[in-house]
Amino acid sequence: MTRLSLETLAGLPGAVAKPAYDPAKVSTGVVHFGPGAFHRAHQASYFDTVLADDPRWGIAAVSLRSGGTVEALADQDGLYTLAVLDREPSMRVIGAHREWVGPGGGSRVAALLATSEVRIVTSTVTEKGYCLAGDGTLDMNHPDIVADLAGGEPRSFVGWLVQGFAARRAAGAAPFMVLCCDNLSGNGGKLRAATLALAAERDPDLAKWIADTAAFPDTMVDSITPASDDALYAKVAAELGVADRATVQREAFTQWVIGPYNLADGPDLASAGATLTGDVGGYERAKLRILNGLHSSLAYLGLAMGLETVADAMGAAPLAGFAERLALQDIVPVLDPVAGLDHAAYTQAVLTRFRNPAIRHLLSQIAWDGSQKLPYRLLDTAAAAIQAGRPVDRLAVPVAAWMHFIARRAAAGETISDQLAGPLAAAAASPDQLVERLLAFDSVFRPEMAGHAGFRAAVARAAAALAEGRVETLLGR
Ligand code: CS2
Repeated sequence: MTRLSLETLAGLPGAVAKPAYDPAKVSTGVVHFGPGAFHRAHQASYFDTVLADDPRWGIAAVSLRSGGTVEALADQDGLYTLAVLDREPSMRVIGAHREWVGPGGGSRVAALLATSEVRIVTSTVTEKGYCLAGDGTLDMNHPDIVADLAGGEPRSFVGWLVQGFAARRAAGAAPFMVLCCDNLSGNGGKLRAATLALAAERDPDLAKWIADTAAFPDTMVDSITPASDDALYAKVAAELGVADRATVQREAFTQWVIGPYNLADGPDLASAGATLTGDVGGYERAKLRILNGLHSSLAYLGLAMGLETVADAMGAAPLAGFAERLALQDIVPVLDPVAGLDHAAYTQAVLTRFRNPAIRHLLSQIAWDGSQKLPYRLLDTAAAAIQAGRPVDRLAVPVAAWMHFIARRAAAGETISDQLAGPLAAAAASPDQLVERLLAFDSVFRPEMAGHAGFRAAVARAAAALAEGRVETLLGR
């Protein structure tokens, strides 16, 4: 089957939206690290809109660890289809990627970061891609950071930022702005601190220059984007009449909240639908604790019930009811108010998005990287509840379900997608000490939480019920 390309673009069906600009006339103004499905479905769609009026914001996609996406983009002149699967489905060809750099392309990345036309560096390298320790600071013992400190081509994303800034400073050029687009609380601030920490090891003056001149605004990113699968490839091929191996799928809802920054003559992201605000934190906490907190809860409890997708989990009334109570009675009450954001209404909107029948969002995908995700998705809420003297029984249930998930996968010898997979599987080897051993992971559970008797007991009770296959008894809470 013919592939999507600049050549086949004009011949696509009229119902398929095409770039409102000539991709060949676009220059690269953004370098993106980690061009996975979420990036292609989210940030790239905003820049694609900006390009209709301003051709300076093409994206160079950098993927130095895996070549699959870069090869697919290369075969399709950087084009791919954004399939919106929702009450009003649509297909749109995104043309924003004007360059793609795969494994072995380090020298090209160095050149791009040194180029003054590149004004913005964005990233979606997943929570673990920033080499942060449990307290959110740069982990100087992380193998990639140790390698970066030894010199040579950077291994870590933070290492590439430091190298790029050093080249800019040496050339007397302005720094690029950095937009972290991963689910991390205070993501811009954490990435800035990590970059300064690594730069200071290399050259304290460079660190000072970055601190004084470069912007790392916090962002909140949101759009439910399941992994691309064969059903999607077939659907897009049927609708477009050409094959597209880089296509992505998402819901209609998309949100990008960006903190204050000062980039003279930058891209008009607000005109593309982004929200620029001084209170990213409020939006971010609502999203990470309500949406992502419920996602992880549905993932571990749904998998324990033998369910497969988020929509399935929402179709199981006891589980959907549990999720709603968890949000309204445990998460929302310990969230600070945010001007213009009604947390209860936001919760209902999130639950409606989860029920979207057109999206097959696998619980097993959400279950990845629990040791990275639980702290900001569930444990920050539990810590706030403990501080406020509120009960933690319901909050303890998804935490125990994560432990149960680890124990079951370890016992079955199945892969645990987590950077702590080895130690987690070892800790889960003795079921009678499961809770004890997993609570001892101080990169996941802060000491005051692991040491809190009420929390420990609540997790142990829920874990016992799960081990006995009594998940339904937990959902009535
Ligand atoms: C999901 C997120 O896989 C997961 O962990 O919870 O990818 C979620 O779909 C997005 O954050 C929604 O914006």
